[in-house]
Amino acid sequence: MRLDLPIALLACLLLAQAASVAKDEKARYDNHAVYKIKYHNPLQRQILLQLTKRRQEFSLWNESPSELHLMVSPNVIPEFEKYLSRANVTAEIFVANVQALIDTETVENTRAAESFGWTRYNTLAEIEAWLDEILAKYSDVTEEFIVGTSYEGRTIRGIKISYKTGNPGVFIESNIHAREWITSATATWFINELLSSEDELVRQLAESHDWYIVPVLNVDGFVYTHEKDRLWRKTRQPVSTSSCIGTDPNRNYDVHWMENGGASKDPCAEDYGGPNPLSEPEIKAMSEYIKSVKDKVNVLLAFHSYSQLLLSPYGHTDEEFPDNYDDLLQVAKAYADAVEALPYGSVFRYGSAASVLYTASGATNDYAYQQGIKIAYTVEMRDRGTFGFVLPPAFIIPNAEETLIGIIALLAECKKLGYLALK
Ligand code: 0X9
Ligand code: ZN
Repeated sequence: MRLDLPIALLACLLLAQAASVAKDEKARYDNHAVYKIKYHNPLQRQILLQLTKRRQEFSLWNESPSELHLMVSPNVIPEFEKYLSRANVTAEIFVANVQALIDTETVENTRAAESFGWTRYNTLAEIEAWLDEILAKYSDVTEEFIVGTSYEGRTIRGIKISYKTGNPGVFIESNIHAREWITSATATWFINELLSSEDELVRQLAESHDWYIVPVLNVDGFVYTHEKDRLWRKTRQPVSTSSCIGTDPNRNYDVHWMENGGASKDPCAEDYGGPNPLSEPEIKAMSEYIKSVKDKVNVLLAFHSYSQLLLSPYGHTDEEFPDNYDDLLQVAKAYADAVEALPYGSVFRYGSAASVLYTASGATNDYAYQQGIKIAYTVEMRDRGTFGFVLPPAFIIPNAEETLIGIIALLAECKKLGYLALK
């Protein structure tokens, strides 16, 4: 079996340039295909991951110890396929044309544009207008909190829902990664359920916890995904040493920052950790906000997509595990079992981020854990590699329903294990 890259491919590695979007244009992904590639050995993994440095042609969608999801631009597809077959790599295409998927999503978003809802993805302006309505309508049990201000000057808003004093606190952070639209769609649906559902179980869930929910943390990035590039992940703050823009906000918290290769030092990389911890105003603000409420918060969930996982600390190493790791596994299992028992049958795996996924340091849930919030997960929502980040709006409600059922089970298990006592 040959594992070397074709010479032409290798030579281009050095010439790689970051993709950029001209000022008035929207990024297009015509005939960009997304491959699901199964590794046969660690060397193959290493070689294939190298390709992601050629940013104009290859973009990493997802990665785990067993497989890689790689978006490939049409000009290199023939060469890439030749390489795959010569190296005997098992690969299948799961999205043949990313632009077609984006176009369908855009049509669905505009067709159902009459009002805010969960049959389409809403813009930041729509989410904020809805939030205002909700805050006014349920003013007796809700209050707004401000996390801070983004690089581009937007206010990062959150909603606190509290039906009575003395409840344990649950924090939900959502859309830290700009392109993960399913997360804010789910967070807003969840807020709506907490406030308006008449289901007994949901009423109990809503009223026996205090909720702190930030539907869109990476506000600048989110607006950019709607207006310029659907697949943008990072913040929008320029980097002084590079022409590339943005930092991976989920690598920027001051917790084992940049340790063990858990973030990239390359400003053009999708997982760039930033010039220093908390370099991103959004993360500095969030970090301070979490600190300010940590004594009232028992559980933190950071919503992400995709791959259906519940990831607990630690992200920076798979050689050490939190003191309460057995409990973290048991609580995650409760979520996964409850979701799997639904008619949708979605399967969730769980474990520490570094052991199940990859080393990723400086993430929200690791920071929360370090601050004493002992139940803290990254929740990777649907799907597992059918539509990836461009999950059609028809899946918003099914995804949100299973998230709700998962959270009910997760909190019941937390209670059983004594994690919901007042701190
Ligand atoms: O890489 C990430 O930041 C997350 N995956 S995503 O595809 N949504 O980008 C995983 C974060 C795992 N959690 C920790 N490292 N704590
Ligand atoms: Zn993410």
